[in-house]
Amino acid sequence: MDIDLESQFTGALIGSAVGDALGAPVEGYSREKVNSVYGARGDWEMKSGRYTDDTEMMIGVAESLIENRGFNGADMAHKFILNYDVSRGYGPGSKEVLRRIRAGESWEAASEQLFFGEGSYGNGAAMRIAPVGILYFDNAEVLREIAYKSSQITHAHVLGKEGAALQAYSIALAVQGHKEDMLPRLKAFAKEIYNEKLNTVERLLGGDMEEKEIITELGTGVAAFDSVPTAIYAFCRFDTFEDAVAYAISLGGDTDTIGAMTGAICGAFYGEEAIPGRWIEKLEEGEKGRSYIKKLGNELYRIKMHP
Ligand code: F2R
Ligand code: MG
Ligand code: MG
Repeated sequence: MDIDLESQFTGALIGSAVGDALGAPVEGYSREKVNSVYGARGDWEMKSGRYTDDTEMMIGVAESLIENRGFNGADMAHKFILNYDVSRGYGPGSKEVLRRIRAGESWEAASEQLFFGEGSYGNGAAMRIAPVGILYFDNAEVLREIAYKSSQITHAHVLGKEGAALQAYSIALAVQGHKEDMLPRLKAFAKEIYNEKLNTVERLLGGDMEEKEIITELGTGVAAFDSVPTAIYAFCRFDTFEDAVAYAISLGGDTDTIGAMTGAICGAFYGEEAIPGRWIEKLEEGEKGRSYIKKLGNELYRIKMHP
């Protein structure tokens, strides 16, 4: 494929926001209930265009990487706090960590105390990782390091961090044009339970599986390991941004987040032009709306080209 790299950068960020906004009105719904809201897949209209915590935090990641020309943990945590709007629907763990950092705890330590000292394995670090995936797309080692560090702000559990690293690497491979051979490359990269999950993705892609089986085997939940592999599956199974993202959301569950993660991978692979215009136009505008998100993608591209 011959797609403009800048369009892949902006596509990853706008694709993530579009998937988030499309999935937001049905977050937590069953597959049947999503169907009753959106109807059968094909020509879905976006309902409201308002994005959620997934995009608000992704904006913070991008702003911080741009301003610091790389990772700065204290600044990224500060950006999360500056952007924080509780009405966007944050996970309980992330809310608590941001409260602790606001109260003076360090960005590295605050997340360690959560969930009885285990740290969070929620998908909140993976859902916001697109800027890391595009900026470090050509260096897997640095990508994993920055994915882990940016996750640490809210998600100290290794499965939360590794889920974010896997999502970032999927985006990186998409930028490089890898689709047919994405899974073997991801398997060589993945650690922990994610390797098993990727074997399941591979097996399920081998047949024309029903949605019910995908939900049971891969999951649609709020844990990183029940949602990142599902987004990878949706990207691998379909050939357009629209089909993959609508499919991911049609499964129900954590629809805004699985929609955002699928949208980020698809946007990175197909480029911004492949995202349905009617969805982009409906995505909220305003101070940090669609134009601003596109600008963040342009800036990250400029930094990549002129480090
Ligand atoms: N929070 C929501 N949606 C519900 C509210 C939406 C509603 N429309 C509203 O406006 O109020 N969505 C967002 O949260 C998810 C990301 O969550 P994050 O940031 O990972 O949070 P958290 O709390 O750290 O983890 C999520 C849950 O996972 C379980 N969990 C995590 N680690 C655990 C551990 N070590 N042991 C046991 N359980 C663990 C917990 O149930 C956590 O609460 C996204 O969907 C985003 O869209
Ligand atoms: Mg959300
Ligand atoms: Mg969600």
